[in-house]
Amino acid sequence: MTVHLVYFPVRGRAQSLKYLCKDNDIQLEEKVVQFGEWADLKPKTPLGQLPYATIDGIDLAQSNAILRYLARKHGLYGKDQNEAAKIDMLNDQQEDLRLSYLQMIYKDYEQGREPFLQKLPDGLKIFEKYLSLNHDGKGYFVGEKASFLDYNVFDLLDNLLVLSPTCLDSFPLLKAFHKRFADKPKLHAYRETEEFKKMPINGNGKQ
Ligand code: 0HH
Repeated sequence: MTVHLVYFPVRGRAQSLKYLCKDNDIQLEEKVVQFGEWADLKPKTPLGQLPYATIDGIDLAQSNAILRYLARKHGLYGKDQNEAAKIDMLNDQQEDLRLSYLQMIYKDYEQGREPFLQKLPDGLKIFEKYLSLNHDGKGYFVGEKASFLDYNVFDLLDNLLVLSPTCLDSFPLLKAFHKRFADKPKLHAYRETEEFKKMPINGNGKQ
């Protein structure tokens, strides 16, 4: 199976998907769309937005739908319905925090950065708590193995640490989780590449 991913030249909404593919040996082919090419391409995409991916002959948009499709196929969605439900719950929670981060970055960086950072511990403490409930926080968010949720949270924490390098200092389990994922051999090797390092996090230069 090859994932044909189409996205802008930013980490943005595609980065968790790239981590999941790299870490699980899922073949990934990327088409990078420059801003000037977008107007022509937009009407030809499934939902008029990027990322979209063609997998097994299906054109799929919405980053979380793409992640879920891959997670179902590759055993990254918990061991049963109970675990899958918890993964969904926490992934939606992750999505809420990601959206508030993106709104601040794209719409209100100058005025909104400080208020966002003030409120951030309220958002993070939920993830610290759920991590602590699963094997004392020493593994993954749900169950015995990684799920798509873990890659999403890793990417979000990674972006938040760029915004504020101290933001996890009061959350030892999240800090250790972030380090565990960054140290995973395949993710570490990928994050050392120029391809990764040169890619900005967001499309407006803010981070
Ligand atoms: N809920 C969707 C998802 O998770 C949201 C997708 C989305 O917002 O997939 N897509 C945006 C791009 S992500 C989109 O398609 C933000 C990155 C913007 C970087 C732009 C840099 C361009 C530099 C060449 N936006 C375009 C549009 O809506 O027309």
